Amino acid sequence: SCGPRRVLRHNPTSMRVFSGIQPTGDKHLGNLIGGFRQYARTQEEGEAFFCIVDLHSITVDYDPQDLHDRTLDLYAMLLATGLDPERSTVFAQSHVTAHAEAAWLLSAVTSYGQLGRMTQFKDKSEQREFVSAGLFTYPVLMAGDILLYQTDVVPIGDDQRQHLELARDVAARFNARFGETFVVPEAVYPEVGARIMDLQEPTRKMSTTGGTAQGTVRLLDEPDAIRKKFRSAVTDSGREVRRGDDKPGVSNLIDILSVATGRTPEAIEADYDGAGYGQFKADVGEAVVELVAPVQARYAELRADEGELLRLLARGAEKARVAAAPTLAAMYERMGFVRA
Ligand code: ATP
Ligand code: LTN
Repeated sequence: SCGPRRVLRHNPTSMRVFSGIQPTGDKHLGNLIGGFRQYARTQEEGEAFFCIVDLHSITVDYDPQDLHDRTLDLYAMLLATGLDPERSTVFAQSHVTAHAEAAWLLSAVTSYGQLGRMTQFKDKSEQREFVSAGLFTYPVLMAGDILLYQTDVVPIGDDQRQHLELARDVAARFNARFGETFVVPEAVYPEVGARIMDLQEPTRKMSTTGGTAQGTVRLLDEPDAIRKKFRSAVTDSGREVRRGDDKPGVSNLIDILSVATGRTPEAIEADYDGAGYGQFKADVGEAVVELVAPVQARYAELRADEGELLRLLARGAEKARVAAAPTLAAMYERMGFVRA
């Protein structure tokens, strides 16, 4: 075949993996379960790119010093949760100018109406007085992130479903209008834990930017804070430990325990048959403390050596620039720009 995979990649046979993570807000258990855990796994399956999407983080009100520090925090966290900077390309979006360029070029084939239907845009724009143009065009930048690398699979949590659909539409429209240029990417979601819910309000997703303080477990919370959050987690009426649409609180805790212990949700339901909520919640808290303890220890070590983090980030940027360049060049050419 002479599709984009063959022409615009150095190694056309391996699978390309790409995901992006925002350097805003403290990273939480939902990010670990729906995101980081999958990244570490998928990096073994192909040629993987993980991008700290700092350009996305300026679309809502933010503090420059905060963005700076959290970019390094997140890089250390990605390594602490299992990304290997030798094996994968881990980098900051703003270090590779192709991302900003691709976003502008792709805006020509992105539907204004579709952008307006993004639920994240609707939710976030409702919550604030000043709505930036970037909050609206955010998914175009995201489409560029993915398409620049001829990505086959995108490991993400359930909240990014609509954005991924848009990226696929943008790829297909560009290919139809200007010739086969992009691989149309597929999303992959974790089997259990694609949507971890807030422990206090289990009908909304766990989030440091939009959830409750007590219902959000931060990856850097002290063990006692974690235990306390689980002890006070909202459960549902009844006493049974089982999953169900009528039991969003308990279902969420079962998913969390399943991921933390590697046992199936069915086995957990059987274990706690007749046990009541008290012991169950205490056990989930303990399992999460154990899950994050090694991550916290590695993070502290990595974060202490800022010089090393910067050196590794520079290497990642170099590798990403090389990988993105052929696709960006093809975009310019096929769109009719003069290349002098
Ligand atoms: P937040 O809502 O806390 O601001 P986010 O979704 O904006 O988080 P990222 O840190 O970029 O920010 O997300 C990294 C990955 O974590 C994404 O793939 C996202 O889908 C996933 N993710 C975020 N929240 C959850 C959740 N509650 N459950 C499962 N996965 C999640
Ligand atoms: N929008 C995503 C972050 C993100 C992303 C990407 C994810 C930006 N670019 C490319 C996957 C692929 C979020 O808010 N979690």
